[in-house]
Amino acid sequence: MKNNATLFNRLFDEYQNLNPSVKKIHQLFNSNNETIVNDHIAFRTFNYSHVNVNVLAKPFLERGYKEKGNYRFEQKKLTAKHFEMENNSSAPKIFISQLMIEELSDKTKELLDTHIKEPNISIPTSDDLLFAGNIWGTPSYSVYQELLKESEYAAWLYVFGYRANHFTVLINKLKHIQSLEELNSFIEENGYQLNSSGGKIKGTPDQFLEQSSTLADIVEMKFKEGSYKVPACYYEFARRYPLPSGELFGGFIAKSADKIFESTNYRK
Ligand code: OOG
Ligand code: NI
Repeated sequence: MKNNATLFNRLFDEYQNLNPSVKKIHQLFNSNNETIVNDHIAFRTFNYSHVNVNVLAKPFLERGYKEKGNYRFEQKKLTAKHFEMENNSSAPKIFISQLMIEELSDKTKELLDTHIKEPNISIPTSDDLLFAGNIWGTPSYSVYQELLKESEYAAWLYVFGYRANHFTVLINKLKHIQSLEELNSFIEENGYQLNSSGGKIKGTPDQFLEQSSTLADIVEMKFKEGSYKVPACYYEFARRYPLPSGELFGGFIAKSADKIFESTNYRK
């Protein structure tokens, strides 16, 4: 079976190199001598059959992951699945969502068909697809703005392509911070903004999962028309609660996830 650590380290490196606040928050945890365990890593894609959730999941299935849950986000026109490593509860879960192309307006569908689903683009295989980024070349800022009108998710994917969208620190394993409230204060006191859509804390102990996330870093990206600042990736924090069986809840809460997606919404 293929090794996980190399894949995850490489994904994390690219993620922290693109997002300065991720790197700084990670360093803050390290300088506090914290134990950083990743609850999950998230990816985004389109439901085109050559790059859909099942295609992105392949590298994980090859490493012993199994499909555990699926989710639907009506308004955002997304579906998602999560995967867990069998017999290894300390391995990060994998959350992969996809944009349902056929549910979009004809105009947006046409933009994506023209700019992303180009038949002459060769699709990297398995592991490489997870790092492929934007394989359709330098994006156009006017197409980005058109996409934003209908789907923040489509616009984000058009610029950033295939990569880790976020890593998530599992609060349960931190030594010096117990609650998500404390974690949020720590993040804000250090000068980072949290996503407050639906409240800073999404979910409740009754739902066995509480989550919060930073607002995505605004980074300068190259477009055909020049360089523009756009939201890239964010850092997420999660606290899981034990089920009556004593085992920690391992799933995701669609209503919370719906708000977490908004961490990459366009802002100046
Ligand atoms: C995924 C948002 C949902 C969670 O943990 O519920 C999520 C995304 O932004 O791609 O990460
Ligand atoms: Ni997440």
